[in-house]
Amino acid sequence: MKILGVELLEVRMPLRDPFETSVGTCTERRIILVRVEGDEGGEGWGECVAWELPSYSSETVDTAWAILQELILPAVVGREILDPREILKPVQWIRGHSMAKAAFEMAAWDLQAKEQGVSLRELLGGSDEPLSVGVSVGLQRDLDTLMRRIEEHLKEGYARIKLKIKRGQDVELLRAVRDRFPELTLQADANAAYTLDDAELLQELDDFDLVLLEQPLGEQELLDHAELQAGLRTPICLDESIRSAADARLALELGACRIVNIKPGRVGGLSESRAIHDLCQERGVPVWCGGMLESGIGRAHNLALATLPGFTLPGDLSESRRYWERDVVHPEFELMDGKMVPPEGLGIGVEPDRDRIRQLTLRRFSVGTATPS
Ligand code: OSB
Ligand code: MG
Repeated sequence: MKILGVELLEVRMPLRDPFETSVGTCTERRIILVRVEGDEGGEGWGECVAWELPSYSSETVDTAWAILQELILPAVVGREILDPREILKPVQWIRGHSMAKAAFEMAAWDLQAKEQGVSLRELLGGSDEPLSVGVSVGLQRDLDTLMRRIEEHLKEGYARIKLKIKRGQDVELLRAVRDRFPELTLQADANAAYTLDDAELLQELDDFDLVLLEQPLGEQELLDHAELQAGLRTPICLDESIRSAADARLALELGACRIVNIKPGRVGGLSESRAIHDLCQERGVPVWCGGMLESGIGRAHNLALATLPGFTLPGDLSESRRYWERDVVHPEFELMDGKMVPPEGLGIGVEPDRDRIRQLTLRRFSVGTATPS
């Protein structure tokens, strides 16, 4: 497969409801879409998960745009790629910037699958079983609103609920939810809001039978996570701390977590995601697929990845309408009998909605493309 051209499109997508976490509130996403053209007339699509501000990780939409435009595109256009695992070879010298790299890498995987006449799920080696999925619920104005939201999501068919927590909205909030929903499959995500000084408070969460506690401490604090985990029954799951398979190996060796959240956009793409999956599977460590409030393009990639056998916990793979008034793909993602069905079409298996994308586009840049989208 040869990459003849690449186009970057930045789209602006207002969320249906603001999404609040311990690091801030998001009301709309600025999303970089990457479209690659191959030498057999096909195209592949990817999405960059970087946010406008460096509050989840150090990358932003603008750093990712610059790295893609100035360094990645010039290095990959005109290159022959024989194996999807080699996609990032020409840009391996770039330190960090995993989100920028992943956006291109995932587009190239989509193209590769289409050129081989298979779905991305098949190319990755996943199963075609429908998946149980979960929904991530942001911090709400008050407890009543939160309870109503949870009820709605359960009616919609989600298999588990993840609640965002932060200092001051943690123990009592989870206690109230657990009292109200004794059978609920429940987990909590702190987005690094705490320090080891909060260990006693975090131990109180052991009473609520959580599936896991996601990223309680800082991104860099693997040793502190290990110390916290040693005194906690609830399994710790790392998100922000795991930026590569090497990070995952270190975290597991240290006992810093017992579960791993894999987001291909965060770890540099699908190849690295599969490496983390394989490592965790060898060690009997469950993994699940996280989300970054992606459009349907990123969602399709995440869903394909989540069909691998080690993804034994429900992912943050919600329906398009949980996020958007209208998504940028056809068909939109929907639960079928409470499950997400991996698309069977070629590549990511959903069609980018070009009219919708055009309406939402703020800026574009391309190198070597024949057909502007
Ligand atoms: O920490 O998992 C997270 C969204 C944006 C940034 C970080 C996170 C999240 C979510 C939402 O929890 C997951 C989703 O539904 O996409
Ligand atoms: Mg998280």
